[in-house]
Amino acid sequence: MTKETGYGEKAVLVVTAGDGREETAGAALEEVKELAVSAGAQVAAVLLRRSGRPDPAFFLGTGKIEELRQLVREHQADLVLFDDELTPAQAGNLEEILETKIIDRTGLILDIFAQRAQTREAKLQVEKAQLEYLLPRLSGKGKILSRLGGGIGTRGPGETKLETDRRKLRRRMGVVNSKLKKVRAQRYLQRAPREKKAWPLLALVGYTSAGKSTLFKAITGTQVETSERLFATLDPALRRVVLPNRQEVFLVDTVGFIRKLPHQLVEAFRATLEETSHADLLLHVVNLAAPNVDEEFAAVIEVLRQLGIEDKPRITVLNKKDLITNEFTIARLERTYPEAVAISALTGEGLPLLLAKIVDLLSSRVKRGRFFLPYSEGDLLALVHEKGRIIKEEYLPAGVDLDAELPSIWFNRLQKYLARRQA
Ligand SMILES: Nc1nc2c(ncn2[C@@H]2O[C@H](COP(=O)(O)OP(=O)(O)OP(=O)(O)O)[C@@H](O)[C@H]2O)c(=O)[nH]1
Ligand SMILES: [Mg+2]
Repeated sequence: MTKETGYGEKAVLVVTAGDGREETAGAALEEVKELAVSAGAQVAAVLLRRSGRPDPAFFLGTGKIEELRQLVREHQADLVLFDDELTPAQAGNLEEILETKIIDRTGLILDIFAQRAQTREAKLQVEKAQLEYLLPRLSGKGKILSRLGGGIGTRGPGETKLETDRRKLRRRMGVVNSKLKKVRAQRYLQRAPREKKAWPLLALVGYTSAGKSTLFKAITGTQVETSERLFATLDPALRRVVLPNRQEVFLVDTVGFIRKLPHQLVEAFRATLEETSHADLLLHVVNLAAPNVDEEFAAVIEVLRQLGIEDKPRITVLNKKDLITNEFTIARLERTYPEAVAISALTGEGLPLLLAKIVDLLSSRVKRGRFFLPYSEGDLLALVHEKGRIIKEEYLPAGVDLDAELPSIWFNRLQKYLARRQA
């Protein structure tokens, strides 16, 4: 397949909006347009539908289907993009009666991810998610993808074309899984030395385009890709940072989240986001200039919940302050969100404040516990002596029995050596 395939495909968008009028569609409509463009499509027309229970077989009612048919014909559209998730049956039925390619929100996001993936691991992860998504959609009627050949929804990572033969697809899934296992094992090996160092890990999380990578750059001085396109980052970068109090930490940039993030992708990226689950502190980057800040905030919290890390210590970084002239907006959000600091990753404004807050959070909050450290963990024992206060220490044949008080961030690091009997 050539590089150009898919670019300039003409799309009709179908967006669900409150009462079905353009004015109420607002930010959701803007976002799906951006997604379509990020996938390389041209938006030829938009069809709005009122929210409410979709038709089980066709998603749309008869009247809307007729409208859609006309739009497709009038604009000679190559595909119809739905901002909602369709069932395999709905997608198949629509393809059949409209005789055009149908892509839903999940398929669209997967396609964008496939185009963005750079490292071997990210490519394999995306392909796995794509194959899982495709499998139930290849049965029965949903054959049009293979009939129509290329373009959005048929592109695998890199220059590859997705397998659309069920049997071959199953086989490919096996191959991808085993390759993924190897790549991940490799990454664990590479991570081991870092874990030993026991420096706190800080993870940047947030909505796509919130400015995570820009902030990563500002803090670490590293060149990483930033872009106004959605989902610029798929392969998280990790760097060592020295904080103003000389404390050393690791900072990891991550893939951005989005409203209705396909669960296949949350699953696929669980391993990459594992960095996030090991994090001691999350920096939740929020785009102050987004038209629907609160919705984006909530969408991120929802993904954090799916990952089981919504309770981690978290700083809310209100970014793109330079774009906001209304001080009240900032003041309101600073009051609303936990540990909020307003900054501009682009101009550097507020950065010292953010760093001070990080230092503060890393050093405050002391917890006491009883630990049993085997002698092989000499580094950790030294760490407890350095960072904490020893209340009692006993050297036993297998290791050291410790009663100690530690800043919570370090305490969490030692969690697995916590003795059952708490002091
Ligand atoms: N004006 C302004 N623009 C910013 C600021 N921070 C980031 N941007 C811009 O916002 C866009 C997105 O920034 P990124 O850093 O790529 O965002 P991200 O959160 O890493 O996005 P993904 O990797 O897609 O999840 C880029 O065009 C940045 O230049 C800021 O403080 N002010
Ligand atoms: Mg990024």
